[in-house]
Amino acid sequence: MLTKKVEEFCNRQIEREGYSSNLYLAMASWAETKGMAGIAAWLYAQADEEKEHMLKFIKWVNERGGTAIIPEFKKPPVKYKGVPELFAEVLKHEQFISASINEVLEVAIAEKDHATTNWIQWFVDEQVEEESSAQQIIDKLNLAGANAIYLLDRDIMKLRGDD
Ligand code: OFO
Repeated sequence: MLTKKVEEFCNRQIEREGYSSNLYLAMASWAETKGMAGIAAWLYAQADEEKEHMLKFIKWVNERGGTAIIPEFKKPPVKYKGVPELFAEVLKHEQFISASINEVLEVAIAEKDHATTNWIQWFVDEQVEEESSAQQIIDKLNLAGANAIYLLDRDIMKLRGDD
């Protein structure tokens, strides 16, 4: 059984994972309209993963005797300055999500909720991977300079295949 506090933080995370999914959908759609099919595909796949994360939280809250709340989501930005700025934003967002997951974990520990403490470990590991894959793309962009975007767009699908 979840305590009220753990339930509240898990519900906050439902909103954040759902927003992440929408944010990456918005970014994917922007990239697609700019002719960057590879980057769009990467972002669409990220959006799917974030939706899965949201579902994991929904199911966890309901299974543990709480009530998952499906919230309203704020509208993500429609336009992005460019590809480097977009990926910088992805990394910043993932760092925010990592901090948010850590807060859920800290609340679960404080509330002596061992089940949630154990369960959420998967997300802690997942965030390490997500921050690192955003960082890898930023590193590639920095390395290759101005011609990087075309090459990166072709390369990025392979990068997901390495997951
Ligand atoms: Fe990448 O955010 Fe979910 O956990």
